Amino acid sequence: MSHSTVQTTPFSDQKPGTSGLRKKVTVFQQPHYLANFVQSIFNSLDGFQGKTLVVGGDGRFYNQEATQIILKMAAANGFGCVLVGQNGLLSTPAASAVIRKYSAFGGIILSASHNPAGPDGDFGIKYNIGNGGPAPEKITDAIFEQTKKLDTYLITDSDDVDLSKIGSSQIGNMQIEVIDPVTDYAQLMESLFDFNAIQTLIKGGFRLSFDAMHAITGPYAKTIIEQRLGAPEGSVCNAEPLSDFGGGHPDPNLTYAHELVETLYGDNAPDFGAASDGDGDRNMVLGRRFFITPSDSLAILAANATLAPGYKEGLAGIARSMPTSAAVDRVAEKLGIDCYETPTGWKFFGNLMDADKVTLCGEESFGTGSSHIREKDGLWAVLFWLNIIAKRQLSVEEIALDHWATYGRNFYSRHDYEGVDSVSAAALMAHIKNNFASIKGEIFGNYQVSDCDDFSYTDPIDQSISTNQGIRILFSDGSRIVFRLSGTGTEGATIRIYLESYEKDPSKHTLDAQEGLAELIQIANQLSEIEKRTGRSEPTVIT
Ligand code: G16
Repeated sequence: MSHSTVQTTPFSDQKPGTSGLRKKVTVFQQPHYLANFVQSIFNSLDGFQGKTLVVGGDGRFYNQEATQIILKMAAANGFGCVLVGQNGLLSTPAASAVIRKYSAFGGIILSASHNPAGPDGDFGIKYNIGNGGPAPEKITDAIFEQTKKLDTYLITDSDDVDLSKIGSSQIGNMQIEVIDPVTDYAQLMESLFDFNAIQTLIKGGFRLSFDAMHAITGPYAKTIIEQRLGAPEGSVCNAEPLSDFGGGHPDPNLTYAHELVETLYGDNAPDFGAASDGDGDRNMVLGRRFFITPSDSLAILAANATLAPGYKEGLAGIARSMPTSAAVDRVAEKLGIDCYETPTGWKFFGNLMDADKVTLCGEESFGTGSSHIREKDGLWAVLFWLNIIAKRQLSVEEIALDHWATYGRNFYSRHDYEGVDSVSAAALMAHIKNNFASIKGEIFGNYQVSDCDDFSYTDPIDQSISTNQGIRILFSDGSRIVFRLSGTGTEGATIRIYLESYEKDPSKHTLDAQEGLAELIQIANQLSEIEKRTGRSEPTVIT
């Protein structure tokens, strides 16, 4: 099979963000744009000749076209085999599972996660390494360096591959295996959780609603929750993946998953509700009229982990991203295990898991996961919760209240200001940093600032250093305000303000988080001058 060496010129905007390269579809559709990035990935890797690559995506608009380009480029660059999900589909956690199960060299995942899809929406691409996890910064930096100097890429002159049928084919010397996207993942879930206990729970009348938000988890949830666990048909809603996600915004939070929230807060609400995101790695868990913050979810899963067969031996350790609440730290302390604080981005957990330092990881951004793969995993978290409920025979609310009674409650909220002018956002961050010296020691109402810094992290395994990972204002009672600019948006800047305070008194545990955090919210707004600097009087999203 012949291949072409195509002349190209570099694009200046291909720096990977928190999770790969995310841009508008129209940007990716520019001639050579995707191919340049793919070739830059390949150029930054060594030793993949004859090896296996996994390819799949969340099914959003441009997924199919991009998959065909990647297959032809993988063949021209010398990969021996590509495992690709049927119709180019693989959820992010399933891709991670497949990379690990088949000892692939790495994988390319096509997704812009929860960002809207369709011809005017977003597209994304990221590279995962052989452990199944997102490429660490040294690789993403190397990819970026390649993008800046790339002048040619390789692609075979072949027809498109039929991705609709499971089976084998060839492009030149490269084998292509079109695989069922669900099978390997479903088997892995069955090995971790007590499916019999969950089946019995559901048979006993426990009702649940899973909102796949017209994104990738539909087929996974139908197979696992309805077919294997026996939930009645319709328990999984919006189950058909659509290339524009039905015009929605598949971000499982209280704002964008409002349909599910209305169901769980409505009359005759089910016992349990959950949603996942565009590519299946995020999750939101709800009880009847009860919201579990992702930070609490991580803490509760950690405290109850041994109830699930996959974790019955206990946890090696736990990791959370810096802005995630310290609720899980209290669980780790009680269990006598280490708790690591990393920068935002799942890629920072990989080294810790590979070194067996941690079993569970989590982020406030609706991400929880474990060392079963190297990505966060939406459906896994849902099954973990169902396993715990089945074993403890308590409602979601009862489990949370019991947890807070034992450990105290970390009130937590994140305020996002999306689509802010990038220059104003950078100036806001600089303003807070410039005031560090005067803020330190200052008293704001009931709070005194004990310290402030810009978080940096030294990886305990490879000693790599990541700086400028978020501004922390730390108060003497352990409360915190964190300011960060998102690394995943595609339009302007998103300012994230993370707020946390600790409450030991159970009589105050049922307070609404916004009420519990009211004073800190006001301090955050004052310190950042957010309204004056952005013209916004309210956040776009509160979680
Ligand atoms: C990605 C990363 C997560 C990160 C989240 C938010 O999630 O994988 O680790 O917490 O973005 O990042 P940021 O605050 O920089 O926007 P996903 O689900 O979008 O892939």
